[in-house]
Amino acid sequence: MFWQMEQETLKRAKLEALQLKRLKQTLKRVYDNVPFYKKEFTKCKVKPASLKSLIDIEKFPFTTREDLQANYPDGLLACGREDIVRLHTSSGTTGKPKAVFFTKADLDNSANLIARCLVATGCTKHDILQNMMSYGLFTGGLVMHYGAEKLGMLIIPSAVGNTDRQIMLMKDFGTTTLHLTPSYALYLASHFEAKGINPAKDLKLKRAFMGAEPYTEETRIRLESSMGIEVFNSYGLTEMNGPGVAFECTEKNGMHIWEDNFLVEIVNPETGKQLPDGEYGELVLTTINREGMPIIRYRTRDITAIDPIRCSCGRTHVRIKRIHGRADDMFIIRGVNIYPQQIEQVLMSVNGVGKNYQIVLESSEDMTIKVEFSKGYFDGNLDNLKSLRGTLVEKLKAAILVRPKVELAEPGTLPVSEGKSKRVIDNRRVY
Ligand code: DLL
Repeated sequence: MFWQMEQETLKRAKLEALQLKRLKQTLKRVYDNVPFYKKEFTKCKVKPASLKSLIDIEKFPFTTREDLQANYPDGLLACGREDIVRLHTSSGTTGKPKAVFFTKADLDNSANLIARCLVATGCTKHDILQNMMSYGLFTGGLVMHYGAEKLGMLIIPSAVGNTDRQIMLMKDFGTTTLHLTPSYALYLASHFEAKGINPAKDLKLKRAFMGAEPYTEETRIRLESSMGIEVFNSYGLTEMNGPGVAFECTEKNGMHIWEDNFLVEIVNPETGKQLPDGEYGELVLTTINREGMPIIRYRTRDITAIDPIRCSCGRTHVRIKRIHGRADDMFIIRGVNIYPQQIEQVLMSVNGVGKNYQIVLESSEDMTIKVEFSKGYFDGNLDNLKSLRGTLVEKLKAAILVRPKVELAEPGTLPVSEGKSKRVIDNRRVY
């Protein structure tokens, strides 16, 4: 099933021709209307006409999140303010937020992209979506909402939090589909356990869309088996509309990225040079179908790879692999580069581990991993816990090459986040 069959299954040559046409229009639009881009293009000695084919994109300058912050609030608008009908923002760890603006056509387009994603996972207008993401400046609420509405689903705009009420809504309205962050999903799964609810039996849940933060395949497997549902990975960022940039289809083998709307590049994060398909690097995206605020060669900081192999679902748009993490998430302990996902991968594959964890960086030499054991695992025999801790230390050492301290915690005792989680607590002193 497709939402926009023609666009989703375009032959590569036609898709690339469409990309080229749209890219040329976009470059002209920003050059003519956005002083920032005119200046940046001039610095790189390029004009819109310098682009003859798609590979020429490499001649054009990158846009970084610092550029968005420096042009806050509306320095990157490519149309009159009166044509803008909505804005969303996303905050970084420092400085001003990044603001992104949408015209009516942009919003309609973004809703269609979401509808494509939902249909790709098997959703129809008979499904009931409980949107457990924050409604407001964050795109996970409204952007998903209007896409699901476009498809004709019934939406329960429950937003985040109040887990007991969420479960009541699921029961009362027969929710079939959830939209939530993986960290909140882990909490929800343990809440089901604690309340003795068997989601597969007591609820009508079929699937969940999870994104907005990195998570591992091991976490997906755990959530699918504990809730008896299918979990689909959903990737997006505010700068590129929010959710609906890339989404898994029922093959669940990488996320289709809508190439008629986004030009995709993977670059070496250090040199900025393009990398071949299949190699991991930083995802760089150009909007090629946006009016209000087009963005050229945006450095997402997200690490992934392109899978160009044709998917058996029939969609011709390439897939990107699960996001390895953000270039910024990496930390160094005893000189070794470590991504939080490497730790999550180990934790979620070990029997006896519960659903919540935290990584505490103590110094440049030491870190402690606090992890809950699962409900029912501890039967009063302390040896069980000792052996679980020993297994974790050894498996972690093998995966990250550093021996961490591991502290086991009772189920439900580590802090829970309803939105994006804060897994890494950095207590290292900065001198
Ligand atoms: O998180 C948009 C979104 C909402 C995506 C709902 C999916 C679902 P931002 O707050 O701007 O926007 O954060 C974007 O979150 O650059 C990634 O680092 C991370 N991220 C988003 N989805 C995934 C995912 C929304 N599926 C930033 N896997 C991105 C890994 C993800 N990381």
